[in-house]
This record gives sequence, structure tokens and C-alpha cells, in this order.
Amino acid sequence: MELANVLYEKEGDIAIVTVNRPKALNALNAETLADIEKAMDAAAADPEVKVVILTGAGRAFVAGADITFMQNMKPLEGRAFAMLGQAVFRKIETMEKPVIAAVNGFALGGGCELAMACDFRIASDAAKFGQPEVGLGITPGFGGTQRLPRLVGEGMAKELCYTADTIDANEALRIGLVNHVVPADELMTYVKNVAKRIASKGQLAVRACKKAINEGMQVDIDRAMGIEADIFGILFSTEEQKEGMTAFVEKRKPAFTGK
Ligand code: CO8
Repeated sequence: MELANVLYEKEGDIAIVTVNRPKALNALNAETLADIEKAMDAAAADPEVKVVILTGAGRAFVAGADITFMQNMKPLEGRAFAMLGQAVFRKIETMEKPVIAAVNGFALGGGCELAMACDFRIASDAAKFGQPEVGLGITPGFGGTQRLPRLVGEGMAKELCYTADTIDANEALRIGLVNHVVPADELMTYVKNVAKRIASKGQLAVRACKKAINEGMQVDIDRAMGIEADIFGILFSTEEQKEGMTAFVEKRKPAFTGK
């Protein structure tokens, strides 16, 4: 796979996708978005891969969409670029396999939006978050105005978007934008351990949880319960359910096969 601005690595059943354009603090231009999409497609298609970790090279996770790339855009070009980023991020959000953001540094603008498209975020104590777009005369355009209020509540999302304030990892933890904050040099070990714990479980069930949560969050609670019941029921047609419950009864560890 030819990727200019992204590294794709595998460690057993974990894929690690690293945005790798450190000279521009991993800023997202069209080429980098395309590379992220290709890497995610590769992880989705590889039957060995169970969990994906998304991170950044150097001192940034992603410092936003590439400002020089956007500087002279016309309205329709801006709209097309927003839709390109939205489509790639939505693919991450809706792909079957879980994607964890390991936020190693700046996650600003499109970088914060990219982290929010992942299933959850674990931050280094050096990470910084924010939606600085209004300082550039634009709004967030890769889903920030929609995912941020869903994650941290409307009032906090509005404050962050209107002020363009940058917050540190502990404030991101306090408002629920990240799940954990760990020392910078322990970030990848910590995230890999979380990924391994997920990878040791029934993968059809893990993916079913992702689908149930994603789809249920879009609809009213009664419909959401229906989605959960349907998905729950389907898992009784899997070998994983039989193995998981048989192993419990036989007091042994389950050997899941992904079937
Ligand atoms: N775009 C392009 N280049 C960038 C970006 C960026 N977002 N961020 C950093 N860089 C470049 C710098 O220009 C600099 O390049 P050079 O060395 O050639 O001068 C290099 O990276 C290093 O950056 P700094 O020297 O600025 O490093 P500092 O440590 O002094 O500052 C900051 C780090 C605070 C992260 C600073 O670089 C910064 O403020 N960056 C911009 C952050 C930002 O505003 N991000 C939001 C961008 S807009 C956006 O994301 C909108 C998303 C939706 C788009 C919808 C499509 C239309």
C-alpha cells in the first residue's frame, strides 16, 4: 500500500495508523485524508485485525485541516473539502472494528474532529484540544459542530467553538472528551493494552456493541431498545455465543473464532 503521509503497521491483531506529516504538525490536506481512508480500508479488510489505534507522529496528533491548503478555496471547494473529511471520518465512526484515538499531542480543529470520530479517546498528558476555527473566520467543518455537543454537551461545545480556546488533557478528561490521561511516554503501551483487552473478547459481539451504540444514539429510546434487542438476538446464531457461554459453564477461558 502506497501512503505518503500515513504509516500503517500491524502488531498481531492490532493495526496502528499514524498520521505522519510532522513538519506540518500532521495537518490534513486532501492527500492525507485519502491516506487515512486507505489505511482504514486496509484495517477493515484484514481478517487478522481486530482493533485499530489511530495516532500522530511527533508532537501533534493532528493540528487541524491544512490552513495553507484551504487559504484560497472558493465556497464550493470548501464545501467539497468539508464533505471529503466528513466522509472519511464517518467511515472511521461506522466501520465495524473499534478505532481508538491515542492522542499524543495537538488535536486542534480537524484533529479534534478526527479524534471524536474514533470510538473513544485516550490522551497523553501533553495533548491539547480545541476547535480554533472561528479564529480563522470559519466553523468546524469535519463534524465538530455535531460530534462535540454529543460528547460534551451543548453548552461546553458552544463555549469551545465560540472562544476557540485550547484545553489541556485534564480539562478534556473533566468534560468527557477523553476517557483517560496517561503520561506521554506510556501512552502507546496503555492504549495497546486496552486494544488487547478488546481483542481478547468475542469480536462479533464487540462489533455488535459498536453498531448498537452508534445506531441507538441516533434515534429515540424505544427504537433504540428495539435495535439492541435485534442485535442481541442475532448473536445467538454465532459460534462465539455458544463458545463464550459454554466456556463460562465449563470454567475455562473461551476460544473465540470470530464466527
Ligand atoms: N495547517 C497547516 N500548517 C500547519 C498547521 C495547520 N493546521 N498547524 C501547524 N502547521 C505548520 C506551521 O505552519 C509550521 O510550519 P512551518 O514550520 O513551515 O512554519 C509547523 O506546522 C509547526 O507549527 P508552529 O511553528 O506553528 O508550531 P508551534 O508549536 O509554534 O504552534 C500550534 C503549534 C499551536 C498547533 C500552531 O501550529 C497552530 O496554531 N496551528 C494551527 C491550529 C489550527 O488553527 N487548526 C485548525 C485548522 S482549521 C480546521 O481544522 C478546520 C477543519 C474543518 C475543515 C473543513 C473544510 C473546509
